[in-house]
Amino acid sequence: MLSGKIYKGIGGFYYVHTPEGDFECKARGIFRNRNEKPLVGDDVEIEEVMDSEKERCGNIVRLMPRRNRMLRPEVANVDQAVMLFSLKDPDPSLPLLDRFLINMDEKGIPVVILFNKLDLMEGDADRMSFVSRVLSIYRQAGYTAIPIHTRSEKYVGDVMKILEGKTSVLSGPSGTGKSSLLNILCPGAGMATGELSRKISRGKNTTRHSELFCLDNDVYILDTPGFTSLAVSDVSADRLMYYYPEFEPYRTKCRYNTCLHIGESLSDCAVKQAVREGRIPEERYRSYRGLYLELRDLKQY
Ligand SMILES: Nc1nc2c(ncn2[C@@H]2O[C@H](COP(=O)(O)OP(=O)(O)OP(=O)(O)O)[C@@H](O)[C@H]2O)c(=O)[nH]1
Ligand SMILES: [Mg+2]
Ligand SMILES: [Zn+2]
Repeated sequence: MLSGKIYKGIGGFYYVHTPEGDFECKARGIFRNRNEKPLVGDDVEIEEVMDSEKERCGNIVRLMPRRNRMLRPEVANVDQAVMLFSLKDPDPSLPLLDRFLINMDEKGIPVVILFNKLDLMEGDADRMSFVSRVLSIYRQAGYTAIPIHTRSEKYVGDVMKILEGKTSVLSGPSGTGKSSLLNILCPGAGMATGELSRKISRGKNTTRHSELFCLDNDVYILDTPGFTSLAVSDVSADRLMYYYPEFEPYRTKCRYNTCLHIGESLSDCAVKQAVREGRIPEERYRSYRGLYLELRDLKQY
């Protein structure tokens, strides 16, 4: 019996990383009968199968209890999400970032935000002031937010510090550089990146499967396909404000304790006043307002 971690699942096979190397495994029937499906990220016990044709294959005989699981991508035992947005090409959509943060907060999964492609901003004063702006917005909201680029090894140390001892999911829109980052963190990964795919004219969404890479003892990172939109489905409109931590010092000071910070007058709503005075970033308030109206309308149907 060997203990390991599933790092990839394709076509009914599970690839398991163990101290004795990687094994190609099948899940024994017992899981199917119990309607259990092994997931990438699962800690498992496997039994080696002696097969003259193939080396290093086995059966998954036991699934260890999961700490948590994420849907989209489907993965188990996640310690944190590393959200990779690019500062340019593609331009960051902050409302999309906020939706992601809300979903992770709702699941109790901590997020670190990396803003990639800093090289495209350096040397241009306007672009660099945009960089400072987005960093300060998300730091004020309590997140670790770090600007990086993947054009050199310069930021590898900083990123490794964030990943240390954890299983992280690398998420973000398509084309922000997730696979490029993985390739500099793990030179053996050989993940296809945008440039390659353009040649074979596949366009966007270069990465199709989620794959977990072991960077070091106890350091795992999952490369995932990029997303273009995200639904917020498990949060109700009237609870949305709790997912914007920087509103907190103000929302308790609104005239009515039922204040939703939407249609109330400026003189009654301390959140709106704080936005007016620049103490709450306008971008975040606009994202709150947009999503609030969307969630409220959803409820009516
Ligand atoms: N200028 C610049 N370009 C970058 C950087 N990182 C990645 N790129 C480029 O951005 C494009 C997309 O990179 P990928 O790594 O494929 O992006 P991805 O997030 O994996 O995309 P999907 O797999 O489609 O989700 C490629 O052309 C990369 O070379 C960076 O730091 N600076
Ligand atoms: Mg990719
Ligand atoms: Zn208010």
